[in-house]
Amino acid sequence: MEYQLSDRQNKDLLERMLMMRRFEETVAATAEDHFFGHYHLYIGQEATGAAVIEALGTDDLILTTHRNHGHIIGRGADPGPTLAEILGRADGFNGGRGGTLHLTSRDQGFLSTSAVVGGGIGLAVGAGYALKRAAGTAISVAFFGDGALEEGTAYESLNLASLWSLPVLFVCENNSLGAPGASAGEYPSSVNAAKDLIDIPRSVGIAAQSVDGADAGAVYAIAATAVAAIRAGQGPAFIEAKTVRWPGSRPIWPELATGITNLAAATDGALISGQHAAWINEHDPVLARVRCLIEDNILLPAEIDEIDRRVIGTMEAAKSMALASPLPEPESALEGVFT
Ligand SMILES: Cc1ncc(C[n+]2csc(CCOP(=O)(O)OP(=O)(O)O)c2C)c(N)n1
Ligand SMILES: [Mg+2]
Repeated sequence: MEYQLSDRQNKDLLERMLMMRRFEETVAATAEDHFFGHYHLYIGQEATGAAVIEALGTDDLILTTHRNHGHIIGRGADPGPTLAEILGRADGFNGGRGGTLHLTSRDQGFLSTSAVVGGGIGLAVGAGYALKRAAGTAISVAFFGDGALEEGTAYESLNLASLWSLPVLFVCENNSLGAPGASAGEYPSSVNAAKDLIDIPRSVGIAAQSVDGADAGAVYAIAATAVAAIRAGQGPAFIEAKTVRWPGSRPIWPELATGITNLAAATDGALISGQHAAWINEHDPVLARVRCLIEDNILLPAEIDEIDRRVIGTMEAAKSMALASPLPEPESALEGVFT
């Protein structure tokens, strides 16, 4: 069965993608004056996160990584407390203690977020084990980068998930396409002896597929099929979503290299210029989605603009809320500490 998005889902999916994009643009704009730590933006990978989340149910559990903002926002977390958490403020949903790297929103099914590369993979397998014992239909999902497949825990986790036929969806966001890599002296790139990353899960009998991670419709079709198979008791599945790395994630410190997204550029290439025009034109998943919805007569430009304006308004309110929140009291530093 080929899964296709309904009209309702097409709108939801676009809104999720715009929430992710406008949130990250807000983070970048706010970070300049109010934030001092390192952080990672999800720009360029929205189609993957939004489409996988669209294929999930509300009871499913998610483990994510250092590049987590898009997953958290796409799953419906309130952008105000999310931004407050990133800024280390008291009204962040982890009291300002998790920050950007450990953003965890339990209400949205995020058990914990690990910035240890590969850390979430083992946790997702543990969650899958618990879900299997509970004998319901919920599944666990691990989002991780291509770099995580260099970690030992990934291999043990894939092996156990397969041996025990656990209800786990592994989503590898391979954003190394177009990154010159370690050989060019750049930091963010993976180095793996496997020629094809999906050979790794396949070697332990896990059904695995690669997909264009910038094509939301394609990711949704594969994710929905995988989720249905896992719920039917067929064991774990693995998706490799390939994207061309966003130029703003190439330097070690993120920067809005492609500017604030102009949705009108989806159908008017003349509006795109500058050093990164090729990425914007060919690889921006948000513009690609908008172009597809307009060309296929699924949504009118005016309907898309209306959603975008609403999302931008939500982000403005989130920013005001987050900036009005105080830093945690120094006396509270030991709250929530085990020993
Ligand atoms: C175990 C571990 N080693 C190294 C790091 C430092 N580190 C943070 S992000 C990163 C790159 C991870 O690449 P990938 O998983 O592909 O994610 P991407 O940043 O490309 O989305 C590294 C090495 C870390 N956080 N944890
Ligand atoms: Mg990567």
